[in-house]
Amino acid sequence: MIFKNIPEIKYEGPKSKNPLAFKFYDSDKIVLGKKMSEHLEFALSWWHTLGANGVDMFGQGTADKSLGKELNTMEHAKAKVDAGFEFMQKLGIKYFCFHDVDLVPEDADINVTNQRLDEISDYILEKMQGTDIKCLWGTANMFSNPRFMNGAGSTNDVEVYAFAAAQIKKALDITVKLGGRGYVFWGGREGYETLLNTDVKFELDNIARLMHMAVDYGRKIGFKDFYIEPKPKEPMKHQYDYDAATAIGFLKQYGLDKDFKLNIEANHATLAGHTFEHDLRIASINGMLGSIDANQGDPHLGWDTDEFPFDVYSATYCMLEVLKNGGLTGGFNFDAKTRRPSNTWEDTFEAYILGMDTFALGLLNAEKIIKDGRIEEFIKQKYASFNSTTVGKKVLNNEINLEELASYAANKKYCDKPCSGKQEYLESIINQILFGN
Ligand code: XLS
Ligand code: NI
Ligand code: NI
Repeated sequence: MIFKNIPEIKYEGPKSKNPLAFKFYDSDKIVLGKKMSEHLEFALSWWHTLGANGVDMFGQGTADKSLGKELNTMEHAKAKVDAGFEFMQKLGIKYFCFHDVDLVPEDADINVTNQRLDEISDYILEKMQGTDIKCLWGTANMFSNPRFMNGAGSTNDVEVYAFAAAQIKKALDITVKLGGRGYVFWGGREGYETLLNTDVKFELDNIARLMHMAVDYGRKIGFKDFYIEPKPKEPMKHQYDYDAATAIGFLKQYGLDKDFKLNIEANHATLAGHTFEHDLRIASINGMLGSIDANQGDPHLGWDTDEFPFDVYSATYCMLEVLKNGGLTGGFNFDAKTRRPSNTWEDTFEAYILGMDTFALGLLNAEKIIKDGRIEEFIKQKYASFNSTTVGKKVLNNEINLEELASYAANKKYCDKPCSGKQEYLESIINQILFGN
């Protein structure tokens, strides 16, 4: 056992003062006909949880994640597997997400790295036996290595492009081997700083070619769910997958929309100037809401702070979108890390408890809002003129043209009934539902 002082984390209810217990996440509780754990398929992020040590641009790491081993060795890679599984089991988390280089140290020779990936995935498979833990999604890190400084799919250099392809192929193989449900493309370096050195169309065409190759190969090895994770900026100034709408446009433009869904990250949506729920809605109405990177940003900081979610309003609006979407094919990956001074393993356990409790609250609140029905009814009534009048029905059925509508308006002479949006009243309904009992 690695985390000797951490017990199995249990549900103790909202009154509990035990820091190592769930207050709201009650895995077997039935919500809208399904267990909480079925609504909320949480995943551990290998990179933050088992890798990130608090290092930032101004200072060294503050957390010791060596697990008593020498960093960048296979012994350490295996210790991370042991720690990860114990961590997930103690929290009742059933999934994990990884980048290739989160699992093993990368060697200069890609063949050596690939051998290490074979070895570690054998080890993970062994660990998986006798547990109900599975891989949610895998991905290739095509942003850390200096070779990707000009991009991976968007690189200027065909050799770099080939190495990106090789990493994608191997990450797909490992994901399939671990029974993973999805594969995510996050284009950290797929973007640019200045048009003075960039052929945007060339880069976009090449990214799409690489994605088509990934899909073709994925289909050959029985792989199903591909995702793009939009992000507007950081590390690049302009990232091509700016937000949900942009990524959907790209996928449609290049004929990839049947093969991809989106993995929406809260902090990326807010960096794009949207609310989290906005990007979820845009993905959902396009049939492309597949998965969520659960975290939150800080309104006072302009970058991807990847905080564990504690904003209950945001989680509530998120869960309303997820329920309307009929759930997710992917799950909720905690792409989140503790703050730099929260530097112990206990802090990391408490962070997951916070995140899981926040989403449990979001789910419970969303259920209440749906059952209350006032918000949905208001929205329905707001557009009722299109369903309750002859002219409205004609518009919806595409049975009227511009001239006919113009003569309808001319006959009416006046248009004097704009309806109130009643935002403040609706917001007070939300507060009443959240805090009224
Ligand atoms: C970075 C991204 C990254 C992806 C996976 O901002 O969120 O962690 O989720 O590559
Ligand atoms: Ni992410
Ligand atoms: Ni992110």
